[in-house]
Amino acid sequence: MVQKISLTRYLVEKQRADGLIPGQLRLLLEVVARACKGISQAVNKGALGGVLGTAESENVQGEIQKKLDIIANEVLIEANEWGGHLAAMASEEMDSIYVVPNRYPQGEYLLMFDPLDGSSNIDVNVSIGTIFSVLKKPDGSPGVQEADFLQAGTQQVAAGYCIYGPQTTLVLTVGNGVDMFTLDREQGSFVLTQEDIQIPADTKEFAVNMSNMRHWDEPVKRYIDECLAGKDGPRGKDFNMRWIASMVADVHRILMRGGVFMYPWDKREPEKAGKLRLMYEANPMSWLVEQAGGAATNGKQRILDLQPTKLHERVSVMLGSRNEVERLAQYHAEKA
Ligand code: P6P
Repeated sequence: MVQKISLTRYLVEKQRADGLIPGQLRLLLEVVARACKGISQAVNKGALGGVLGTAESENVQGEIQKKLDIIANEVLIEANEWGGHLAAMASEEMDSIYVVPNRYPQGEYLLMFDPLDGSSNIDVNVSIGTIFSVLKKPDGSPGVQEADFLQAGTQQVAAGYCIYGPQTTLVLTVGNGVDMFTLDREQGSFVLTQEDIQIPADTKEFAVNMSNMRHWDEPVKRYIDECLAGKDGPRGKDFNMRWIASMVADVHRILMRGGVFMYPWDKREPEKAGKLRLMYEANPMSWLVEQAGGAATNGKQRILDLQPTKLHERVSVMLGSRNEVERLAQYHAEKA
């Protein structure tokens, strides 16, 4: 019988093998995984838990919060604040950073998360997920402030997501490949189920919200038009389309079988760089995709190289199979 490797054993052995998971980071990752188990249980209850529907409040993005958005945010805050591994947290659901209260020891890590991404899917029973990103607090800065979080995606020390779908699956990188864990509900623990995930460099599948097509910039329109032209067009092959409207679910599919995901800038609100947030959606997902052999661009730059200026800033996102993302970047360069 194949031996089950638990997340705890995986983290200990990975630290032993390549030293990428110091004790405090291992504690952080185990606490986040445990919080995701709790969120999964709340999500799975659905109507039976009285957790569906809206919370009659708005988040910093001006979006109506779902009850589960708030529950998931609270679960992550409460699970992480006492452990001594964190200096502060930032969340899509909170205007400003959450500094670990003085009654607890402060650590050297900064944790950012979208506690429940894909909220529009919660009430219709479609997969949703938690996305998280870990940075180190800059040395020497007394206390902790929002500016400490404003580091490029290349500075991440860990990133991952937990998808609440037919299975509850945790996907993680600490900078040496991407590994996947499936929640074994009988044991109550995450078990290693796939190692060193690789995204195929080519694909025949794209993920974008086609209803925005008339608002896109030319290079994006050109790329999608060519995909739609199929085998008689310049690409010489037919393409399939998927759009789950949960970034976690769309990105997970791409990690499993390839594809390209796009939420590009569009001219509806030209002052906004895009819909998705850089710090706790685009950066963690871009690192995971790159660690799995894919690529991630905002059309002009590698997403991980972007220097953030605001905690909740948005970004145009195109990521997935490397050859498709490079083609998109090329089309943007030609336009420029
Ligand atoms: P639209 C979910 O609200 C989200 O932030 C991402 O998870 C998802 O990819 C996107 O927005 C869906 O946006 O405009 O298609 O509903």
